[in-house]
Amino acid sequence: MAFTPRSDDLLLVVDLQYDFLPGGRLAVAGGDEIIIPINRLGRRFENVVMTQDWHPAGHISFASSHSGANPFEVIELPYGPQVLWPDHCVQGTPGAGFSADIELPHTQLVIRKGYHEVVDSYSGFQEADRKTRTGLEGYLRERGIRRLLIAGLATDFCVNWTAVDAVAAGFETYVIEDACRAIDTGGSLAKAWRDMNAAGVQRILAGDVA
Ligand code: VGL
Ligand code: ZN
Repeated sequence: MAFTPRSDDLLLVVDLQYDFLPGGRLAVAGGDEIIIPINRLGRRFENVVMTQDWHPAGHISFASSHSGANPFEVIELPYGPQVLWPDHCVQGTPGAGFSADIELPHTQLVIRKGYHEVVDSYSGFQEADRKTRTGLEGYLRERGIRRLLIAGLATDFCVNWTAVDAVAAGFETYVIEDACRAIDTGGSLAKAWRDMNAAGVQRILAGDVA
């Protein structure tokens, strides 16, 4: 499928941060392989926004915040099931920083998320309570954006939730499949694609963007 970028398109780059890259605290296998393709894609888009996972120390999504719990266990929280993670993307730490290999100098906005201690936020649009908004939808609307292309980490968590919420917000939404990498815990990747397909998220490849 050939995709020709327009001025009402926006490339949304999700969580390309050191803690999600090889050597990081919640490393996603092959996460580093998508940086150069995303740099190349970025040059094709007038509009680029990045999300940044940005947790306070002691965040509720960290296994270390729950006595006796281990990373990748699932617990029940007031807003639903929560996968517990190794500590990651703690505000102001090097692991929360963007890879220095990213070359997207025309990025217009960075949306931080996950900064409330007792709620996680995979989605760039809203927190896991499904009520607290990040402001991204309002920004995109004010900018006249109609189509969103999403790339980054991780396919089965932040990319998935962001893409599903983007469709719900009325944007024509594409996930650039080969410009994402997954964590894949407990069948999460297969479930993510089921959820994205059911929501009407479209899948494209980086090579489709011409
Ligand atoms: C993410 C797990 C925890 C992601 C963020 O960026 O997909 N995954 N926090
Ligand atoms: Zn996180």
